[in-house]
Parts: sequence; structure tokens; C-alpha cells
Amino acid sequence: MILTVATTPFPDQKPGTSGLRKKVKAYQQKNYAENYIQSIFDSLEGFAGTTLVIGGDGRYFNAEVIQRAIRMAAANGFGRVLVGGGGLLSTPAASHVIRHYKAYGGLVLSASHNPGGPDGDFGIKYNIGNGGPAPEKVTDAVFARSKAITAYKTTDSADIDLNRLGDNKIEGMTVRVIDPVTDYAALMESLFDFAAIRALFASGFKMKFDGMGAITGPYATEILENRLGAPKGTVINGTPLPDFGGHHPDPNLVHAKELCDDVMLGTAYDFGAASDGDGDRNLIVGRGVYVTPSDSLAIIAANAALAPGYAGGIAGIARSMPTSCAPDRVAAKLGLKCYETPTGWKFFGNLLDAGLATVCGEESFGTGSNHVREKDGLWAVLMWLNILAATRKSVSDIVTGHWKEYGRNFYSRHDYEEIETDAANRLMDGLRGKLGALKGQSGIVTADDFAYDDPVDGSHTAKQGVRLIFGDGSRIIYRLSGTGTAGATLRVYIERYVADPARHGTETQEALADLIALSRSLPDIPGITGRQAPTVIT
Ligand code: VG1
Ligand code: CO
Repeated sequence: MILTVATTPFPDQKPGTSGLRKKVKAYQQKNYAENYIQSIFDSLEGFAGTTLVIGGDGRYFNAEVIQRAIRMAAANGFGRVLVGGGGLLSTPAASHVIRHYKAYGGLVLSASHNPGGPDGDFGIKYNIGNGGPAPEKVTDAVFARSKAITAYKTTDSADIDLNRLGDNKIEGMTVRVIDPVTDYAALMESLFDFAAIRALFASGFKMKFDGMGAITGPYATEILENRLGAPKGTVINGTPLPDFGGHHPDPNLVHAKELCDDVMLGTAYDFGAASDGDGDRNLIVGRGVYVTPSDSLAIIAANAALAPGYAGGIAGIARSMPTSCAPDRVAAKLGLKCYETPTGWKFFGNLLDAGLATVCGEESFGTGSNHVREKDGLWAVLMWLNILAATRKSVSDIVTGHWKEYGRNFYSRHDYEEIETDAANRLMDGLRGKLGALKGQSGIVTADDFAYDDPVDGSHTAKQGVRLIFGDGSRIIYRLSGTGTAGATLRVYIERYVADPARHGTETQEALADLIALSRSLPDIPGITGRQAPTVIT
């Protein structure tokens, strides 16, 4: 039976960089998840009888909310729900399933790289029919609706058994439980030279992949170990756990330290990689080398044609504004355009749909292509494996060779996490207030607040981060995170371009030392936030 349940609005359901992320405790408030899901449905049109994809990263509370979302989809008139077995779908796999089955859209239940468990975070994100995150005009409509909602629709039906693949019925709607891995693995096999990668593993090449107790484990095990013949045990922490085994599922130098130490400092491995809570981020390391995500995007763009799926070359590159300018140099050499977008994957969708860009990426460990409309952790890992298999060079030789050819963009991000929201806003307002005065100071030639005009739909997005650009192309960028759930996180991105190969060996923090000092003193980070140093450096 379809039920209409009265509810009252929550004032705080404004989607951030990637969906609505809140503490699990917030999502556990009565009607909180239902209000948001109904606000999404109320903002959409013409979905009666169509297909909705639902999947999540398996974190704590996923199992409950998935059942509620399925009941609400039935009550709201969807014709079919495709849901991943066990309630699981990595974010890129969900994007692929939406596209592959021509669904109307999808609900991705994830807080991505944020910690999980009862005291951790939860999130819901709506993706449109192209498989990508809803653009701002949709998320704005959802927020507006969430402030006025008075009722939601659900059914009184029992939970679906998500561990049994196949069809179920609720109020005339089909619920099909699908294998979460199969379609995605087939897509990867269509893009990369699996025979060459298999031969690489057969030659004794050793890699270690850290699933971080999150969603990518089953995908990585199937693809790397079963299909590509990597030895059993290549994938570690490969079972998705509701609390990620207590780890912070963010694949960076801090949270994937063990993997980094093993691969970078030891001699047992040629290649190391990790992915985040929902499988869309990637970390790439080799013996003696960590590949910054910005460099990884540039290297992938320069070498994409080695993979069969990109053999014809790429149409263009897109990077988020804080991402280093390394990809721009590759684009220039290939005679392509490099688009600069605000932070968040939702801004790449139009460029990919219009065929203006083929590969895109963000400094925050996100890389992807037009094969889906999300960033894709395993895709990046397989692209690297394809490059390594085709060239038979080491990760380190590929990276240093790239710098030699294009120059090196030294790059680092300094995060000041959980600072007081008021202080963070004061700091940003302070910077915005003195943009005019900053120009000309310390070699700064441009000081502005980044705004983006979408070349496809003409939409304008303002206030995307303060940019200080220096005469030699160096940059310091400030923005506040839109994915945190406690206080505010200030992100400071620092970059310097060095052409001379003799200087490429310098340690990154050392190469950026003067800019780092300036990044702290200019807005008076210590004075305003009380912090002498960042919490996380990547
Ligand atoms: C962060 C990253 C951004 C990324 C977003 C979602 O956002 O900086 O590049 O797109 O997370 O990634 P913010 O607003 O906190 O800086 V994920 O893997 O958390 O979906
Ligand atoms: Co993620």
C-alpha cells in the first residue's frame, strides 16, 4: 500500500560539492533521509515508469537507507529499480549502470572518502541520466524543495533481500538486484589492453592495491587478480566493511601510509595503488615515487593513446581550477584545449557530453574519462597499468621523463581541518576584500575569486576560490571544503613551475617553501584560525 507521511522541513539539506553529506547521527533523525529523497523526486519531472539505479558504498546506515529509497521509488511511480547486490555499487559503477541501462537517474548513497561507522558520515547524491552528478540547477531546486516539504511517499512493503540476485515486485515496480561488478569489469576490459597487462603480471611485475576496507575491494579482486592474473593477495583490505575497518578511506599519503611506505621505500613492489570509500579516487605510487594526482592526469592525457579505448587520441582535457597546470602543458603540445572548471565532478559532465573533453581530473586524487560521468579510481589504476605494460618502463622513469619533456609543476595541498566556521569565513572574506591591494604585491599579477561560465549551457558559477597567480605562473589558491561535516576545512593549494630538469629532484615542500610561508602570512592563517600548521599535507 502506498502511504503519504506528513513531515516538516530540515533547514540544512543544502547539497555540497558532492551530494548531501552529514554525520550519520544527523541522517538518523526521523524523516531526515526521507525528506531529502522526496525533495529529489519532487525536483524531477517525467520519471513515471522509468528506471532508477540505487547503490551505495556499503558504509554504516547504507543497508537501512537503501530499503527506504527503494520503497519511496515505488511509491513515487518509478517503473523499475536496479540495485547492486548487497546494496553495493561503487560510484563509477553506478554511473556506468545508469548509462548502460539508460536509466532516468540514480541515487548514490555515499560520503566517499569521509570516515564511516556510527560516529562517521553518511551521504546521498543524485545522478542524472548521463550518469553524472546532478548539475547545480538541480541541486539548487532540491535544496529549495527541502525547505518547503510537507510529506513524503513510501510503501508498507517488506525489505527486499539484496543478497539474492534477480527480480522482486513492490506496488507494480520491479526491483532488480544486479551483480555490482560484472558490467563495470566488462567496461574496463573494453577500454584497456588486458592481454598486455596480463603479460606484465606474468613477467613478475608486482603490485599492491589497498581497498581500504571500502567498496573497491570486490572490483579490484575480480579485475586485477581474476582477470589480469595478478597473484592472490595483491588486493589488501579487500572486503567492504561498514566502518572501513576503522580506517579513514581517503587514499592519500597520510591515510594510505602503510601502502606508500611499502611501495615507495621498499623494493618488493613495482607499483602501488589505492581507492577511496566509494571507489572514485585513486592513489598512484611507484618504487621511490609518489605521483601527484595533477601529474597523473597530465601523464594519462599524454599517454592515453596507448590504451585501445583511446587509440584515436583525446579530444580535450579538463581539470578543476585548483589542480596544477601540468595538464595544460600536455594539452598545448597536443594542440588541444584544457578546460578549467570549479571543484567537483558535476562541472565535467557537460564537457564530456559535448565531446569537448575526453579525460578530466582533480588534484584531490580524482581522474576519469568519458567512459562514465564520475571520476573512477580503478580506471586510473588500469590506465597506469596499461601505460606500464605498453612501455615496460618504471613508474619513476615515466614521471621523470614527463617532467623532462614538459617541466615540473611542484604541487602541494595544505588542509586546515575542522577550524571554526566563523574564522574560516572571516579569513575568506578578508582575502576577497583585499584582492585589489594584493595585485602587485610579492610578484602577484592576478588576484581574483574564480568564476566559471559553462561553455555548453552558459551557466555561471561564482565564488569558487581565491586565486593568487604570480608572474612566473606560480599559484596560491584558497577555498573552503564543501564535503566536510564538522566545522570548516580550509584548503590551500600551492604550485610552482620549474622547467630546469636539474632542479626537478628537490623535495616538494622545500621547492615550495617561500610560497608556503606566504600562503600562511598573507591571510594571517595563524592569527585568524589559531593554527600554526595544516592538519593534512598532500
Ligand atoms: C573534495 C575535493 C573535490 C572532490 C570532492 C568529492 O571536495 O576537493 O575535488 O570533487 O571532494 O570527492 P571539497 O569541497 O571538500 O574540497 V569524493 O571522492 O569525496 O566524492
Ligand atoms: Co569518492
